Amino acid sequence: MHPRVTDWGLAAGVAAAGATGLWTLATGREAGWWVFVLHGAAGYLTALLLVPKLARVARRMPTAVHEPRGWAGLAATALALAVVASGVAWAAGARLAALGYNLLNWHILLGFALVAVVSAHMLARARPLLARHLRGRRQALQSGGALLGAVLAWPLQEALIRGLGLPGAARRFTGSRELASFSGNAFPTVSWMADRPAPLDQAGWRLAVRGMVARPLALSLDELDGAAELPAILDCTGGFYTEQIWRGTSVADLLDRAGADKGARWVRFVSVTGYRWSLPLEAARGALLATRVGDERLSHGHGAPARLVAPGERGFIWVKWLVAVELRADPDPGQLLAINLSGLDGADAV
Ligand code: HEM
Ligand SMILES: Nc1nc2c(c(=O)[nH]1)N[C@H]1C(S)=C(S)[C@@H](COP(=O)(O)O)O[C@H]1N2
Ligand SMILES: [Mo]
Repeated sequence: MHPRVTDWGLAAGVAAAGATGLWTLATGREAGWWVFVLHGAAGYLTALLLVPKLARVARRMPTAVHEPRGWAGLAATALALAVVASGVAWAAGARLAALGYNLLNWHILLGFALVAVVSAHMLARARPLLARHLRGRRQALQSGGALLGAVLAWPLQEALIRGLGLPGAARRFTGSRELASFSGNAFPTVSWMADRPAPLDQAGWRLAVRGMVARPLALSLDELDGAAELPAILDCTGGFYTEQIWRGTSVADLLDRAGADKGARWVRFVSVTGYRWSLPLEAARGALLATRVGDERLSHGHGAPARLVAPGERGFIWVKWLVAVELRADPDPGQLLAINLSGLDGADAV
């Protein structure tokens, strides 16, 4: 394979894997399974193209160690191998963890690092890919072969995982593994970044329903602790999922009581920590504010007094320690920043 074709192919593979990888984080409905398949194909394209790349640079490696530019190339190669290996090992069901992070956490972290290193490497060394580099039967066959291999690798991986009965066969289409379904508060508690508020005073707590509504509300825990039930899967991008029956008050019911204005299109769910997310009105109406999980009162770690249960959305959208539900005309452009920064000031921390 022409070196330029290999190098640009690798860049494209890493870019596609990085982009589809990011996309998987926001995909929680069964109908989005193909995003994960696309990610697998992009990842395997990267893996396959590493073969001609390594064959080409192998004899330069001993000297590369002595120059800084060589180090960048070596680091990119090592990272790419680690990212592919961790992705495939996680999918197969391996249970390795290091420094408190599981294989999927490492995969995502190193995946982003790889995108950064390859971008820097391309900026420093890339030379243009021209039509003549792609011309000829040999190039066409080899490029076509790499693409075909990438597309076939994921179904082959799945057939092997199932055929060999590996633990990965039981994972959800998101790659997440089941933990403590239908057993109350027993599933893990997680934060997206730094949120770790002190327990809220349940007697004095009020949930505000405000914004574009006819009748703003301030509800106590007793008023919110209703009989509405919703079975739903909490699926964390950290790699576990749990199915539970959640109980409380449906968001639709709440909005009907408050009376949404005509122009209201989005509902923003706000935590005591500043963590927040907004959903389109229709999706929000299908959600629940949970005060209970299974037969138990929601524990502090899981978001007491009340948390959002948003079926089909990834776990990070299920805002815990709610203090406000706000009707708005627009989504909240600051929410992506808010979930990454909330809790960092330590203001509410225990
Ligand atoms: C940029 C370089 C990356 C490469 C080369 C890569 C490659 C791979 C490969 C080969 C797999 C196993 C195949 C599969 O089951 O899909 C995989 C799995 C996975 N990757 Fe990546 N990945 C990269 C980045 C990322 C990023 C940035 C994320 C998330 C932000 C991510 C999320 C995932 C997830 C969730 C799985 C598990 C899917 C499953 O269990 O089926 N990856 N990756
Ligand atoms: N306020 C707040 N809500 C939050 C988070 C957070 O950090 N702060 N983490 C989210 C993430 S990433 C997940 S997966 C779920 C985890 O819920 P659990 O702790 O009940 O398992 O809560 C979500 N809600
Ligand atoms: Mo999460």
